[in-house]
Amino acid sequence: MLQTPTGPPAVRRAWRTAWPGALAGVAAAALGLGAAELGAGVLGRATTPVIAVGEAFIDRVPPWLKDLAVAWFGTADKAVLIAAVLAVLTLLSVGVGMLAVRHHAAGLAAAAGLGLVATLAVWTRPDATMTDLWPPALGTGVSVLALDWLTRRAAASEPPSNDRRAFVKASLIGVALATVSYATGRWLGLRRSSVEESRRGVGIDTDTPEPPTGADVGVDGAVPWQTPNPVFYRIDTALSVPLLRAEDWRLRVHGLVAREVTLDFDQLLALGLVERWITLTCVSNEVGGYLAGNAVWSGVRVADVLALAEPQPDADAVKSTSADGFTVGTPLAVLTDGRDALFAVGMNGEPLPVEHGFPVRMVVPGLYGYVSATKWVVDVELSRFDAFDAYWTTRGWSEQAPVKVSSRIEVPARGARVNAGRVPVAGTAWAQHRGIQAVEVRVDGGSWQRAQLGVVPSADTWRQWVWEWDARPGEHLLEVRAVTADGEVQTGALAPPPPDGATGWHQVTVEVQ
Ligand SMILES: Nc1nc2c(c(=O)[nH]1)N[C@H]1C(S)=C(S)[C@@H](COP(=O)(O)O)O[C@H]1N2
Ligand SMILES: [Mo]
Repeated sequence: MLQTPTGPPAVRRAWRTAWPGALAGVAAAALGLGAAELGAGVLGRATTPVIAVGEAFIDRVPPWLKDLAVAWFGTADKAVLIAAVLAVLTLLSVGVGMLAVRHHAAGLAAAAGLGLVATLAVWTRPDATMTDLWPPALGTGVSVLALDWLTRRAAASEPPSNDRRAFVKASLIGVALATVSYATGRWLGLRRSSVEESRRGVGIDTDTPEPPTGADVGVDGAVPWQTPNPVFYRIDTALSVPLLRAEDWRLRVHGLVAREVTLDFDQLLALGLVERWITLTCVSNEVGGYLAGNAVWSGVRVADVLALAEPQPDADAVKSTSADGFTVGTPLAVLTDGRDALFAVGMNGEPLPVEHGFPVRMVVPGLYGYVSATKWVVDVELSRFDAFDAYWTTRGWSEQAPVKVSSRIEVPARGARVNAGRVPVAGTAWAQHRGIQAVEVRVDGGSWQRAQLGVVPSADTWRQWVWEWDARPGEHLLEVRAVTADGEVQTGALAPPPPDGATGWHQVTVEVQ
């Protein structure tokens, strides 16, 4: 394929090592790039490494050159930018590969350097998060390993073995694999953008609702009563999030019903939206843990949707299924007892974030997420608990799981050093749909002291509390327990999360000086 040029022997010798180096360099860079773009696609990141490098470059060119590029290429400027980044990367990786066949370590270091530049470009994007660093880091690792491996193959294929075919084949397979990864990553990225576009278009944005006055007790370091979407905990089995456009979404209601019903997004909204503050908790939350969040949800009442289908009298469960096949079993009685169980479409005044179930998810006050809060819900089957097993019930968790009363100390933090005197002790307590009547704190096993409680709009949210402690020097143990509105005092008996939620009092040791 590649002719050895005629000419002086030194030139011939240089060419013999140069072209395999160049090929190895390009194949390795392509593999790294493919891995990075695939990673970005799977993670659903809008900023892929190639675009980040291009944008970082654009930020550094003089404005007249930028204007010229827009004038020349118009709306194709992004495509041109990507092509330019790929062309420059190809040239650089030719050089890196040629270096690697002569000075192995220096070549690998150069490849790592290229990866580092891409990683820094991603990091300096204004909207970058830690997650955005994974794809370029992965790509860097892949390209260095691939270069190491391919240049060894190249060296082994030199005289006396002279077997170039195996090396060329390996490189071409690498390039093919890289192309497929790159294309898959881009495809996922484009689908993600199209879903984000659908999200912006559903028209359920409202002003971010304010928490009721007095919901926050105003202690520095306490968890805010309302959880902003970006920091709301996320738990699901989805490796790459289901990407559904609201326009394509359908909800099928079937099973033990008088009539099967299928709703599209507009038909769902036409049933009427309500806005409710509801605290969501994960059954895996440990005593004192942070797998809980409180938001205002906009949604349609589940009972209204079920009524259209008319459940048969022998149905006792609703089996809901997500677009990616995750299943949840919820007692029908809970969904129809008058509480605000919702098919939610909005979260804190904006359309549901994709990670939190766009376009539609369930939220049921009083039940742990795994038995109620199906994200990306597309199918609802009226059924009987003895007729199916939901995703987590086949894995050792209970079929039914109402939230257990819980409380935690957030301030002072565990192991904190505080000054003697008045110290606010504060935190959160919850028993969704039952409500919190009291929170009590004790020091070093002494008598329980009543805390002051924050304001809540209903029994469906968590409740902040604060207690003024007159702290004396020394090491002290703080403990908290809550009492539900219906009179249950939180048990001190320790239990781990499986099979239906942790119990026990949260304890914090602090040092007073
Ligand atoms: N489709 C789907 N929905 C799901 C899950 C899941 O894995 N897949 N996890 C559930 C669990 S265990 C919890 S605690 C909540 C978490 O919701 P969040 O990620 O919006 O906080 O979603 C529930 N809904
Ligand atoms: Mo969960």
